[in-house]
Amino acid sequence: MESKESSLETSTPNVSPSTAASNAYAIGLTQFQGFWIPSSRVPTSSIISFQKYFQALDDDIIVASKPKAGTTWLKALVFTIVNRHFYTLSNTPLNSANPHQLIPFFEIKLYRENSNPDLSKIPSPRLFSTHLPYPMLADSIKHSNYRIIYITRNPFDIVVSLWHFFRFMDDWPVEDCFEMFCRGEEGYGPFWDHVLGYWNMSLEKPSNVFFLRYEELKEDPVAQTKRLAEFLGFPFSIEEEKTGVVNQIVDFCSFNNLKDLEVNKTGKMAETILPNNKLFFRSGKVGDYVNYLTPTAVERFNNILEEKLSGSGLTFK
Ligand code: PAP
Repeated sequence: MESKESSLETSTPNVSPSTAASNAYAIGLTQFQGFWIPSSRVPTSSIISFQKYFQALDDDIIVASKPKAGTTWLKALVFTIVNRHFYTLSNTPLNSANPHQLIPFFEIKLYRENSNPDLSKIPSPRLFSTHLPYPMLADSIKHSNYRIIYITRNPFDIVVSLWHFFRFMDDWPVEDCFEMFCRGEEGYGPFWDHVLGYWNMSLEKPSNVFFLRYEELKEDPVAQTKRLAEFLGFPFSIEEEKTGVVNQIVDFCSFNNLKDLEVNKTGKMAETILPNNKLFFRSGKVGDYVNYLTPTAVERFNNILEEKLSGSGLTFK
């Protein structure tokens, strides 16, 4: 497997290393198929294997996002909605596993550990996730009746969340993280290309791609959870709504509840370099960026975004 992966990698022409700032996060970035991949943690060979070998099924569900957009939260919601007839909230595996362990990443977990994993025994509907941009998804997904839920977030909160997250490796300045974002030179970036890929697909194929904002989910989690369940093909019955099932799921998946579960306080996922799962639960707020980024910096990135998103109909508050 090792030699196959490296030969795949070396035969790929469009790979070049980052010239970005010299912090631990930036050092591992590689330009690959038009995006910046954190290749020290996500070898490009695992992406190639995913693209080559993954066989989508029509009822597959894929959670897609850029890092720090609300992936962990969305995974908890999706897992709970889809499995609510198998598990109660007191015996759901989410009580003892981090959401990332229950909805594995293609590129970070499945195809990194094995270039062609056997996914045929996973019960239907299979739940997967990815940080990869839409153009990098396996063709078999695009040719299936796929369901993708894409979550995004205002990029300023993403910058701040990302900066905090990687401080366990390196106490780098928040300005460095922000500069990388402005250049588009950050993990799975540029931000605008990532978000536009899924945004455009959600307009073109609304029954296949559900586009969700972290801020919308924060503002009205009950309404968004109902929309999500409808899209996934697991709508709540009138009886469930009446008996408060939606509210219970929302409360269970809330920041305050998940962060206090032992697995998320002291647990650690063996397959990651992260010191603990606590890192996935920092403050869970909207607009925290005002405490870290200057108004001038915000205006500068807003100008870049306006230009990059112009004509798309996509806006961020
Ligand atoms: P990942 O890409 O590494 O998985 P992701 O889950 O997308 O990270 O984003 C983490 C952010 O979501 C953190 O934001 P913050 O740094 O601004 O606090 C984290 O706190 C937040 N988060 C995690 N779980 C929840 C939740 N249940 N509700 C709201 N926000 C959450």
